[in-house]
Amino acid sequence: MTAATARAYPNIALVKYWGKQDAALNLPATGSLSLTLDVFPTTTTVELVDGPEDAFELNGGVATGTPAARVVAFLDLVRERAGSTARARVTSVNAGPTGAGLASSASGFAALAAAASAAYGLPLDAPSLSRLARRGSGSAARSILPGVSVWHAGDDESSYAEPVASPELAMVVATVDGGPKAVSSREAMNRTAATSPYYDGWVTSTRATLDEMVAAAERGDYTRMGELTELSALRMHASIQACDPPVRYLAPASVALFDRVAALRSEGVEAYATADAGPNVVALCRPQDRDAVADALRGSGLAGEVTVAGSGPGVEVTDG
Ligand code: 2P0
Repeated sequence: MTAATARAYPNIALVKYWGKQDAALNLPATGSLSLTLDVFPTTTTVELVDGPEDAFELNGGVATGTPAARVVAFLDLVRERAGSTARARVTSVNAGPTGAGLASSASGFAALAAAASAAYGLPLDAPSLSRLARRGSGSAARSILPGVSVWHAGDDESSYAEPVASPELAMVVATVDGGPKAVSSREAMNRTAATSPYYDGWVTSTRATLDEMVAAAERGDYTRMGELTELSALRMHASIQACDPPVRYLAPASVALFDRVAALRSEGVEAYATADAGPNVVALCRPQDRDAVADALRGSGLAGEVTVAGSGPGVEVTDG
């Protein structure tokens, strides 16, 4: 039976994706821009089997519930496109320490899209993989690409990620002990669109932020990229906090880490903070400053684990 293995890395958005224009096709309300990292890849094998149902094993254990249902729904989409009825055994492993605070659904669905496409005989070019990965999880569209990429809003055909010219970037991930997420990002995203009075302002302003970010990246303007990174994160969190009922992902230590990063700037180390749907904080910096930033965040006493990352590769089929 056919089998294929693929590896993909997580990404962190500088211009955030938050809100959908079409939930069934997983089309975003706006474009977004991110850096694919070089730490904590997901490696996934898809093996076509004779059995009556799909099986999904994650980090050595049998997965059930929502994670398993999302994988089966994704395989159904792949089978429909490939004209196949074959079931699959999916084995997925996330490298690195569990709970490191790096988006695993992005690397997970990017690796699954590539491994499943190779196993079922679907196209393996980057736009096709990015469009497919998007259906599993929006941010996975960007983990198909190496380094800095922009994921376009658009229709089913045109909504995929493409490379963007950019200065070299690094990131320092600082975990904050905040316990498990009370509200999933998918639910909070839908709630923001449905109930936040700031959602329309978020969508309108993000279109402008993305245009400005792409222009700054292309002209090598690291400072403006950093400023826009903080702006996008804080505007996203402001619109999330205005949901009914409210959702607040940032913990006191998260806010203190934003302040610590701002203090670093006044000390001459040009770093900028961002945060996703949780309390962890990621500092963007120039590659030569990454160790100084990591030392400062470790020394702050505000973070649990501190991980340094650089620009990482795109998804790769490693076997099959
Ligand atoms: C991002 N996040 O741009 C934003 C910033 C979290 C905060 O994309 O519903 O798992 O699967 O498309 O991609 C997390 O949401 O959502 C996310 P779905 P996803 O990285």
